[in-house]
Amino acid sequence: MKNLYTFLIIGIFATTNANAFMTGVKPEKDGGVAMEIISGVIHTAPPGSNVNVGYGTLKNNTNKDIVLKSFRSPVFDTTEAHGMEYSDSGTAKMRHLEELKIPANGELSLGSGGLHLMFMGMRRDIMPGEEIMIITRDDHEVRYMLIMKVIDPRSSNHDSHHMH
Ligand SMILES: [Cu+2]
Repeated sequence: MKNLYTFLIIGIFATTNANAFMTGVKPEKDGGVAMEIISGVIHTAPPGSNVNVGYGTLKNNTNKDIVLKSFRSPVFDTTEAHGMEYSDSGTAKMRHLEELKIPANGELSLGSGGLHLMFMGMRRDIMPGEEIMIITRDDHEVRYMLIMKVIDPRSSNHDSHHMH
């Protein structure tokens, strides 16, 4: 029985490992749940567009500031943190941010018209309801897994029950 148990554990580990991002990441570089995203969503792109936007609240569960330096996902060629700059004439321009700082035991909100994640070069179709993994890395090379859900922002009741 012990052998079977060991076999199962190895099997599960190997299966997880095959799909995981954290493959090859040393345990001390796996940030676990120290950083998470609350209500993380990725909007499906308008027809003809290959750029997706993501929102949510990054939550730092540690008592030290966390500075995120990069983001990546298996589904997109490029993932960037963007901010918005508004000119006096009222035009808005996106700017690629080199880092996002989430205060100790605090949160950083990403939302429409402000900070957001931008996903470029979609490698396959994404479906509303699907969960997509984003790996982010901080300034100490520690990695955190963020789970974001695909929604269709043009569907009026995307986050409630179905009402046809
Ligand atoms: Cu952007």
